[in-house]
Amino acid sequence: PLRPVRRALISVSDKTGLVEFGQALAARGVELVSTGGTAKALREAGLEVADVSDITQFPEMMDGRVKTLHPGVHGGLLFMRGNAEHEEAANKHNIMPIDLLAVNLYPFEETIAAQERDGGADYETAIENIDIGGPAMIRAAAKNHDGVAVLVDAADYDAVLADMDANANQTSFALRQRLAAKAYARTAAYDAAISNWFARELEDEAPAYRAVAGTLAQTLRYGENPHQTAAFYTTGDARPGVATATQLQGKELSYNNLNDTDAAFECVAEFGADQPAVAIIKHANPCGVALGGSLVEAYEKALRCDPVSAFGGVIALNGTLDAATAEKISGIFTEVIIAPDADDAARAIIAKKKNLRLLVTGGLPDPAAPGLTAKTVAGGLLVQSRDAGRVMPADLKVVTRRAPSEQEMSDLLFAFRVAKHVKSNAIIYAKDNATVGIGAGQMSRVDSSRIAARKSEDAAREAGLTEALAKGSVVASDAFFPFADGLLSAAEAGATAVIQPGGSIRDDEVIAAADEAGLAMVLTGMRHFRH
Ligand code: 93A
Repeated sequence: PLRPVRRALISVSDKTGLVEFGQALAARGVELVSTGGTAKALREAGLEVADVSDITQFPEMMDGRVKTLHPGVHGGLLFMRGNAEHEEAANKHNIMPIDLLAVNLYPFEETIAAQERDGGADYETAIENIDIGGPAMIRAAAKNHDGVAVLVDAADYDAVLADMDANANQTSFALRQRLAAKAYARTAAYDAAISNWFARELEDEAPAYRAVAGTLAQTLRYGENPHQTAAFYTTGDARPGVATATQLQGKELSYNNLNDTDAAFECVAEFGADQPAVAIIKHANPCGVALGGSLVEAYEKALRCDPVSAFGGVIALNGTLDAATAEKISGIFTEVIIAPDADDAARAIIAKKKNLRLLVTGGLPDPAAPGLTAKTVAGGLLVQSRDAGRVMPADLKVVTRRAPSEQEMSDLLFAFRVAKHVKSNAIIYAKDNATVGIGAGQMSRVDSSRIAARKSEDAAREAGLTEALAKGSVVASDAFFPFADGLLSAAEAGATAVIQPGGSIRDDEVIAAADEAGLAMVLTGMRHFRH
């Protein structure tokens, strides 16, 4: 049972909202304890405040470097409420419980930003603005969120007061938990800012010396290009994939290998292990994806889509690599194979190719699982939830006079799943659960359509066929057709059915064009941009 908030320690550099918060706490009978400047501001507003030095029986010293770093403070934050030994230790050493901690840190980020704006960085000022006591208290209170509420943001003052009012002056566990998560996010970001500042001071851009939200797993030989430095960080997410895989053989993975291998494995994970799937990736885009009765069949179908691009590619399988598939893959130059597992016979075959990297993951990731993706922009990070969207048969809306046949329907769904893994604008022709033409990464959708169609002609030529592979196929578009032209170019290439999100202001025009061309079309209502 948690005791009501009786004592709050407030130590803030940014005093926004401080007085109101102090008053609100005092009105609820909470005793206030503060460091020098904070205590002064509260007293000036007429509030009664105890000094931290009364608790510690130590003066603030060394220019304030040592104010709260004392067992009197940390004991009060850390002792487990209701734990007899902890309570006894607290009593014995005169340690008073602190039920609520409100801290915001020395403005390190603002200090260096101002300095970097105005030219020369004042090293000493930056160093003095590294807060030590604040993060220590925040981390202590957050660890002990079972008994302590920790606030690192003035924006949370009101929510905490409201929570206390709703809980007879206690705080709810749910809120304390969320505050703890936010607290560690704050201290992590704070230390990251310090580390990145040091790296800039050192003019060392090596990723291994810079803070990134993750654990440094490996310093890479170079980045996307040899003149770029690079490192691989892991986030602790245990989903089977490139970060958790075991490398059975082959050279060290490069930056591009890791990127492509991830793209490949995430793509095949779209298809359940009960339907063998293979994806071949080049430059983070699939150049062939297929389902088959067996992995070897799926591989051969995937390879047929673009055998020229597949040279030097990365291959992902959604099942155990077997001898037959390993034998086929060994036939052409491949950089990486990733699969949930590889049987002994397959391992022996791959072992003959010393440089070929073979990774096993122990399973497939859940394609619908939540998670985050991040991308950098100048001076920032764009973070979003990963595209866990999955279109199911029941989501599809037939909008044309003709409905897709059963075979078309199955290919349409397959093609749209693949589209999610192709850079936008993405156009995918598919037939018999295999891609037969992929147009990726174009600025104009109609160009992607044309490229995909042309690639299906190239593939036919490679296979010694006279008719383009796109003939009698279906086509998927990752986003809506803004005009009928992209759709008409797909019809011209030989597609008989279309899947696309819909939602263009010209949907009516596009649907009319589909009807005119005798196409069946379904709308998904979901877009899969990928950049
Ligand atoms: O110099 S510190 O790292 N040493 C400490 O022991 C300490 N305790 C709190 N900085 C410390 N603080 C920070 O002082 C707080 O994080 C807060 O930002 C600031 C509040 O100081 P004042 O109340 O004197 O304005």
